[in-house]
Amino acid sequence: MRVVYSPAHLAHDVTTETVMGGVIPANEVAERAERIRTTLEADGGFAIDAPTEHGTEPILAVHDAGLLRYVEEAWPAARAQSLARPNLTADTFPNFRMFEGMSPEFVAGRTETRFAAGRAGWWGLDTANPLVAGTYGAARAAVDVALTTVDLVLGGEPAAYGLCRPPGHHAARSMAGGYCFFNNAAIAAEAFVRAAGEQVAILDVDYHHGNGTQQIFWRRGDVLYVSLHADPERQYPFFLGAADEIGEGEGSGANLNIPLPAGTDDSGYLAALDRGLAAIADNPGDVIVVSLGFDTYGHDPIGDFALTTAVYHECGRRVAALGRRLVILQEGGYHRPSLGANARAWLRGAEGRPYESLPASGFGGDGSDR
Ligand code: OKP
Ligand code: ZN
Repeated sequence: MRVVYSPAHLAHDVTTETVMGGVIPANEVAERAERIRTTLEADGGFAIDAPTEHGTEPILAVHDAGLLRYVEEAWPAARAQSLARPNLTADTFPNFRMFEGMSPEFVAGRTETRFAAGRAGWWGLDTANPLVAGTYGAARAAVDVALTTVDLVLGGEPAAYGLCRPPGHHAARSMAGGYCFFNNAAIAAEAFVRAAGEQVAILDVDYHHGNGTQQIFWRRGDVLYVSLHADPERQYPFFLGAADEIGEGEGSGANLNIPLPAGTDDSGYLAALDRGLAAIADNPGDVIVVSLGFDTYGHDPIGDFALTTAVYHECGRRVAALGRRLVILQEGGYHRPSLGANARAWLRGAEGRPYESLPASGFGGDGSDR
């Protein structure tokens, strides 16, 4: 399978994050993508290409120009304001209830401030999208990775994999969030719709609900969004992802959320996946954009599902069995030792190659996951 990868992600490097007031080592780190890349290289069945430059137009087809400007300019601007901090993270956000009782016209007139910390709050969902010097380059490269993966599939590949980092599915039209800056999968889906003039389905199998992708296509009937994820009742992003969110207007019925309980195991997950795939099979279109996360893995530090490496092979096989072409894009997954084995298993399944588990030593994942 063809794989698209850029080393630009290495420069988006943050060492800590905060969880409920505590400072912990960052989960979304460069090692994640490097583990996947080196395991796929060692497999021998994957050909790794660099992305080609696609410019900002496909980003602006999905995102507000202000978000793009923020991600590009805010770190240098913060430096110019002499803010000596390790990264730019907001701590004040415009919770919509700040404006309770004020007219929609008045609220619509609120804008970002020029001060870095206020600006970060304006464009962010939470504290998990810190800007450093390399963030903009990395986020732009992740989009180019996604768009180059689309090019491969438009060019006739039955499936291709974009090793995107940073991930994208929490980024909404006008908002970064949850380690995400630009929504790689949404940008890819929109680029595909425009290039092919066909409907497309997005299958999001990251552990978390892709609130950004749902928001972007909420009123769109030509992009079906199907997501399997931890019930937002107990898990990030908390305020979207419930089963009764089906889209509105032209998009009514084109959003399917499948929230799952803690402890979801291989068989429970496969049953939910079959439900999602049946919805996709009911819809026209020849391409699926897969938002692929491995934070569903049993040992993931921020998830609570119980999937094994072997089931990722079966998941890839079942998704490919629909007979549609696949634009597979990396989202989350934070148990670093298993990431390579899990990605390899999924992609080999999607390609119709046998699982052939790796020895537990060196790679993690197989053999060590029970
Ligand atoms: C991204 B993806 C704050 C904790 C908030 C954010 C989780 C983002 C997951 N540091 N957690 O869907 O894997
Ligand atoms: Zn996730």
